[in-house]
Amino acid sequence: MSKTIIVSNRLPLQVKIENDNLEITPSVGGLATGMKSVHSEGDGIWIGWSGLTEEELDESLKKKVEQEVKKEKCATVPLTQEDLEHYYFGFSNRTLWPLFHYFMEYTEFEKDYWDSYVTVNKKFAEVVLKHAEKGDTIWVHDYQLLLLPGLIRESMPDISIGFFLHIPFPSYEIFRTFPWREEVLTGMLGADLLGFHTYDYERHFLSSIKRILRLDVNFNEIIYKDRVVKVDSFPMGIDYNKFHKAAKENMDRLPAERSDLQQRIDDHFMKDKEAKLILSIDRMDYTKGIPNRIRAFEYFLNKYPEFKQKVRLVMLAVPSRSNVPQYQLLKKETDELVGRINGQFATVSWTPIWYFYRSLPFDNLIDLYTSADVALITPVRDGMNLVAKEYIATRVKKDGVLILSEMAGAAKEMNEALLINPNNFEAMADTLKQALEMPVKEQKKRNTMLQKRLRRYSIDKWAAEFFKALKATQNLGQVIVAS
Ligand code: GDG
Repeated sequence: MSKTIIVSNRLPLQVKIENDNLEITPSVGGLATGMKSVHSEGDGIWIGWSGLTEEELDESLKKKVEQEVKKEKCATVPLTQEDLEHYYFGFSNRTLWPLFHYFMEYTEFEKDYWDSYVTVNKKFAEVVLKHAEKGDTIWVHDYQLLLLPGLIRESMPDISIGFFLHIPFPSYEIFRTFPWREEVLTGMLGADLLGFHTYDYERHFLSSIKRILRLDVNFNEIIYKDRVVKVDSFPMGIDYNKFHKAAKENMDRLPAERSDLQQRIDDHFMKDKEAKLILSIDRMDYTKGIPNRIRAFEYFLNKYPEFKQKVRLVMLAVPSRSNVPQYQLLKKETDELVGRINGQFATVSWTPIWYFYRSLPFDNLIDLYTSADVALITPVRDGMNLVAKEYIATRVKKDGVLILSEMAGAAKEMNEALLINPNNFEAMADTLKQALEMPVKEQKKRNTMLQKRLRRYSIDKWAAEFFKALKATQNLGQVIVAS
């Protein structure tokens, strides 16, 4: 029987060694949820790195990891410490991530990183080929594995391969600067279907295909080596019901059952009915526009001093890639900005910014979402941004205002949000005022539309649509062979 193989850099599992014992817990992230139905079907398998390097595992632990992940229908790709440093922290996070997010000044073109990227993509291919059989379907995820479709195709010319990119695909003018542009494009063309979050990313990709590889593009189909490669956009959704249900439960909780965080928030915001909570949640990443947001908030407090004492920005920044220098600089800049603004504006009874540099458990995340009058999401570039969608899903009473950067893929489907240019402080400050003063009736009208769309196009629907389109490409291939 044919099966589906999902491949991503990391497995949807957390593997930890505790006193020589293995602890394996499934991750609850969006991708893991979305792929659940695809993964659980038949003999499906998920291939990826376990999170532990070869150096951290002796032979017996290695066997144990393999056995344990197998029970979860997973298989691991062995990576060494050096692979991790060069392929992951190097090429993936210091070359592709900044380049694809238009941060040219942060992009490092290092031949050693590239060589490691090729080697590790080959390691992934080796494990995939060990498990793949004729008739199987393979779905590869994200920018760490751009060469993998091509590598699999070399050994299995007839197998069905889909690829989805979770980050933006940059415009041709950016992509053309990339020294390994041909290799990456031809690697991606090993797939039968290439999926992007938005039509713009799809368009950028096709433009690079035409101008760099000089291939013919017919609407959204590329003819490559006697095969048809289809390109399409599939905006990723969220597990709407999970967030909506959790928010409902949260709001039904009796005061005594509420978390410490929620009680602290209630203490501050219940006393003063006019007080408003503005929320931001992101990984601490330079693409997320964190310093811009804080500066815009400072500008807002100066321009509209009547909001002093009345509003508080609650900012959750989750530590990420903290061994890459630009991330360390960003953390320093953020700490200083928060310190400066709190130092400048705070009074004995009011601190303008509550800043958490950590990750919080899911229930606390819901506490924050349900308490927020405004979500202020201001990335300078973002493939999609699921936080924007999660905030809307948790608006049980349909009130609340989403301010969202035009530079997030999510903005394309969330026109009822207040869309802003994250580089325009003045407009951001004015939009914040507009959000804080928006009549509840208008909030509800906007959120009703947004919720309807998000409920319909949830994460499982996203996976199903991609899968349906991938299956359909099998017929496309036959058309070409027949004609
Ligand atoms: C990449 C692309 C694209 C955050 N803090 C906590 C926490 N989270 C969860 C959120 C949300 C997820 O993390 C973040 O997703 P985003 O989409 O906002 O951002 P990236 O991590 O950059 O994701 C992005 C995405 O891939 C999917 O294709 O949308 O553009 O950059 O789900 O809820 N979860 C918990 N505690 C936290 O402190 N439990």
